Amino acid sequence: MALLSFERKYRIAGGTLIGGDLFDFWVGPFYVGFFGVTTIFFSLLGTLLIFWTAAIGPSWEPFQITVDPPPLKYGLGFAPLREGGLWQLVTICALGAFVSWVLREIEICRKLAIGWHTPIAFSTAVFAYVSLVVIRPILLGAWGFGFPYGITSHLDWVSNVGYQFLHFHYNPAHMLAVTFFFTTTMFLGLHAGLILSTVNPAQKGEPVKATEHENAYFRDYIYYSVGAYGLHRLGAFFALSAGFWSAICIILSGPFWTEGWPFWYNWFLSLNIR
Ligand code: BCL
Ligand code: BCL
Ligand code: BPH
Ligand code: UQ8
Repeated sequence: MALLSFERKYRIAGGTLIGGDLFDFWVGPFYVGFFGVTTIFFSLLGTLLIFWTAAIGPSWEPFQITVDPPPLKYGLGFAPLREGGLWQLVTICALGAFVSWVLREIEICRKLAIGWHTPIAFSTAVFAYVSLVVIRPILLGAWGFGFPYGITSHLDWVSNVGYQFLHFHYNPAHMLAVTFFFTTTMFLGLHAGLILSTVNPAQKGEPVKATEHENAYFRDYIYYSVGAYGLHRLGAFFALSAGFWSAICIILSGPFWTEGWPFWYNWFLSLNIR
């Protein structure tokens, strides 16, 4: 890849969070850094453990491979490797890899002297994962409440847990999360359309247009334009809210609400509005 005009200036030592200039260099396009090394370490180890589980399991068929969490009887203790211990090790590797990835993103931000918005956004996804395999299992008292690491098996888990609450759609935090996911996608649809339409005008030979046309377009048909910068701030808010309310909806299910979600609405009946 061609060297950018400012690349010589920022591709220098410094800005690391830990270890001074240890691993503070690039390999081809990749910035390595201390957390690049920890990312590679945890990713390789975790992936190898998944392959080991497949090797001692019944099948190499990709959709069938699964690393199952321990039975509930092991509570919050360590389980034997073949009975969920491998799941516990893979979980530790996954947490190590995701946290390393966040910290590596932060180091790259510091070198470029840009904001930490991307690592903060990714942290919301990591929070959602942590809510599924750390926070909720601890609150419920057993690692066995985590989800299994398999293409088909993790879908079975979602469906089973959903039906344990009779009708998961009635979970109000799930409603918020779903709404934020749909809104985020609608925004990217509008935004992508708007940007492509100004860069590729309908008439050949017209110059590429920008901000004024974008604003005018939205003012003309829905009265208001939030503006290019505002749109990205809203987008970040909706995308992060989607991840955040997902985490909340699953932490609520079990630790804080044990009945079917339809029964949550009984408070409404007790208002006695007729
Ligand atoms: Mg899931 C589907 C991964 C948590 C509900 N899920 C998928 C598939 C993919 C996956 C196999 C497409 C996802 C996608 O495009 O995302 N899920 C996955 C991972 C986690 C996870 C890695 C995780 O937390 C570490 N899923 C969960 C939790 C549920 C859940 C438990 C709520 C979020 N998931 C569902 C449902 C569906 C999926 C419902 C589907 O219908 C869909 C599917 O088809 O399943 C068969 C968007 C991200 C990207 C486009 C970036 C690229 C991501 C790539 C594709 C991930 C590959 C994962 C790989 C096979 C895992 C092994 C890693 C290696 C060992 C290194
Ligand atoms: Mg639901 C959850 C939507 C029907 C039961 N459901 C969710 C939420 C989302 C959603 C709001 C999952 C997103 C998420 O957490 O992302 N559900 C949704 C929709 C419908 C729906 C839109 C619908 O009907 C139209 N759900 C139902 C039905 C129930 C049901 C009614 C089943 C019968 N639903 C559940 C249960 C759960 C959800 C149970 C959840 O647990 C889940 C939730 O909220 O989980 C928190 C968050 C993202 C992640 C967890 C991914 C994290 C990724 C990590 C950090 C990085 C992975 C890296 C990867 C390994 C790298 C791969 C290698 C590279 C490619 C090289
Ligand atoms: O680098 C990135 O993007 C290119 C980061 C990333 C992000 C970012 C990044 O900066 C942001 C802002 C988000 N994701 C945001 C979000 C949304 C919430 C705000 C949310 C909807 C979401 N991400 C979801 C998801 C999902 C879903 C819905 O399932 C997936 C699969 C991802 N995000 C995936 C990713 C990666 C492409 C990337 C990223 N989101 C993070 C890459 C990373 O962490 O790399 C280091 C780790 C490895 C290379 C591999 C680790 C291997 C493990 C040790 C073993 C595997 C364990 C695993 C638990 C097995 C699961 C099996 C499955 C079949 C269930
Ligand atoms: C074994 C090995 C890999 C060794 C390398 C050597 C070494 C030792 C390196 C150490 C450093 C290190 C830790 C490297 C890690 C290398 C690995 C393992 C990387 C994995 C990368 C990864 C997670 C890939 C996933 C890719 C994927 C499926 C992404 C899905 C998201 C999508 C759809 C992205 C496509 C679009 C894209 C590129 C967007 C980015 C972008 C945005 C968001 C933007 O706003 C914008 O501005 C307008 C852009 O333009 C500037 C964008 O490009």
